[in-house]
Amino acid sequence: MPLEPYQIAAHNQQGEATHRRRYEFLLEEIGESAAEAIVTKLGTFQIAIPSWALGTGGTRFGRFPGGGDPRSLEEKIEDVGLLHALNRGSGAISLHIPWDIPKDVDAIMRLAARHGLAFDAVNSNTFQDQTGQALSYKFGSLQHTNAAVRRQAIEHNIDVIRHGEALGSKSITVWLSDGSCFPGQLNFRKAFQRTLESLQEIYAALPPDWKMFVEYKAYEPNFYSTTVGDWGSSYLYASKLGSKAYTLVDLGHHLPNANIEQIVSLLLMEGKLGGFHFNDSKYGDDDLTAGSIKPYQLFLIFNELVEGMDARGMNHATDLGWMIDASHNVKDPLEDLLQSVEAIKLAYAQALLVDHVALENLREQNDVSAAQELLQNAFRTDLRPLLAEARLRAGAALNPVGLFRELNIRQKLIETRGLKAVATGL
Ligand SMILES: [Mn+2]
Repeated sequence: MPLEPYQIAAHNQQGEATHRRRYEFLLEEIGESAAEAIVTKLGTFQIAIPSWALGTGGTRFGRFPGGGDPRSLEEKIEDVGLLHALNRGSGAISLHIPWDIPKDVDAIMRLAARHGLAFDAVNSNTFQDQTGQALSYKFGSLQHTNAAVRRQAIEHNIDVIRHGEALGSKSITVWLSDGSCFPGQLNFRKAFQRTLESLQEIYAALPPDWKMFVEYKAYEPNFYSTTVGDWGSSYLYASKLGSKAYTLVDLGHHLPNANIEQIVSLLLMEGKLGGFHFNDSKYGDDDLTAGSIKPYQLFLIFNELVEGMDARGMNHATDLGWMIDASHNVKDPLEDLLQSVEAIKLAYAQALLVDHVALENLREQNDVSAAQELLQNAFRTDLRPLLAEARLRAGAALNPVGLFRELNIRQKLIETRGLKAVATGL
């Protein structure tokens, strides 16, 4: 459903006076030059939308579709295009193969270009068996005891790279559910070695300007061991593979209370942080909206990201892969994704507000209270007017969720696609 520029203009006109007042108030607090610098950076910061999160998500207990889910890759691209038109912050889509294999690559690329979208990391899938698949991944894929299963999984990953190449993608994310459910089931060292050798074959098929992201996860669907279970094992694989391999941090893939900001800081220091999957969680891999449960943690993570990237002279917008990986059972998926992008950008803006030179001085003096105050002051400053200003300047909506509702977009999608439309995804 294309959004017309006049619809955004009318919406913005309505909200502009209020926005202007809030923005001026904030300028008095943080100063014009700080505000300008943050608004400019927000303007270039894009977060990729996963193709598998555009439909209603579910749990293993059930699924409650809200209707109007995208029925094809074309409709998924249209949905991301709609998000991007609303917020100008979602200018990329991350595809899952085999769910999203384009039938006509040129047509798909033209459609994406029309919406101003790039193709972010492509994702392989060896965590489930596909119809017609010769061998099963029940006992793992790249780690499997049977070389023929490993071969099939390697070939699939190489196939994913080829699909990505055709679309202009520059990275592949490999997430393995490989592991074991019971003590005694698996030889940990053999599983590691087999996985490493399989990854080496996939790595060898990478184009020169590509990256491989090795994603880790503490548990689920395997409940005793995961072969890429934590940042340490991911770092081991990435180090052994070579300079194009990186660790990917998915916020929901840690044991409870893990200090993710410290993990991020050390991976960045080693030049081995490749990208992010944003979501939030209360208990496990809950895949909730970014920033909905632990916004302070999200800010602390961004604080390390900004400081660590600046220390290495990295480009915030392009040198790491920024992606959402979430799923939605009770919310409109498009509203949920708009909320996630907003929360991620807000945490980024708050981190940009931190005076890292002053913070470092306080740390050197062991002034614990003042260091804490400095961080919390940034976190507690309401920077939402900066996000709105960046959207206004980019021609996006002052209030993306508000406009989505004003225009009754979900109802229109249901009228076009039907109430029982089903999207491939999680
Ligand atoms: Mn993930």
